[in-house]
Amino acid sequence: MRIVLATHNPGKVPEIAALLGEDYEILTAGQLNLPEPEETETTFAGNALLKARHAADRSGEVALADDSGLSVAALDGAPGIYSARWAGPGKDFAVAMKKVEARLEEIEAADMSAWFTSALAVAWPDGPSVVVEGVVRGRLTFPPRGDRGFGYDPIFIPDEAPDDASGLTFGEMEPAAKEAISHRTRAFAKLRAALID
Ligand code: ITT
Repeated sequence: MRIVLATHNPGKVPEIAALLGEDYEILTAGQLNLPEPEETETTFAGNALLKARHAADRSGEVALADDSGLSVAALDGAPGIYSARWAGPGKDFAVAMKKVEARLEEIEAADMSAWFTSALAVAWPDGPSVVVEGVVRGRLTFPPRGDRGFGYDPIFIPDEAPDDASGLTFGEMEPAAKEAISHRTRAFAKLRAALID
């Protein structure tokens, strides 16, 4: 089956491709020259639906979108849906991670707890759509550690991890260790249950 991945974020593509497995022929929004829609909704689910619908209507194919982000408890859930925007037009996540650290220093935060959310939406052209969410909880560490993954991975230590990855940031883990527990994997399990099982 063919599916359009409605993302312009190259970090998400291998993670979603691994979750889909080999039964799917993946086309990316970039390969199809689909424009990047403005994320005007106020929730992860709303923005995931908006991106999936936008890609399905323009491509005529089934589309899968991910809207995700890092929420920090001491910052009242920020950056949340603004996680990509905190990196600025240059999409520089070293800058975004520094911004998180600076905000926490400003308020002398003691609580480093944080969570990632992934909303996954599937939309059919001229048809229905479905959206689900997955969450992984953990804590932040500074300075950033590791150069795997993408985005905020180098400052996030999940609460639960496979034994050999315990205490590592997502940026330090093997991709398979992140995949075992990630917000995206948890959302995908719900999607599979909703659509296939
Ligand atoms: P698309 O909308 O084109 O998919 P985007 O990067 O703009 O790309 P989002 O609006 O969903 O996507 O922004 C999510 C941001 O949250 C993303 O850019 C990362 O910085 C961060 N993020 C999401 N999932 C993450 C993960 O697994 N690891 C690290 N950072 C993540």
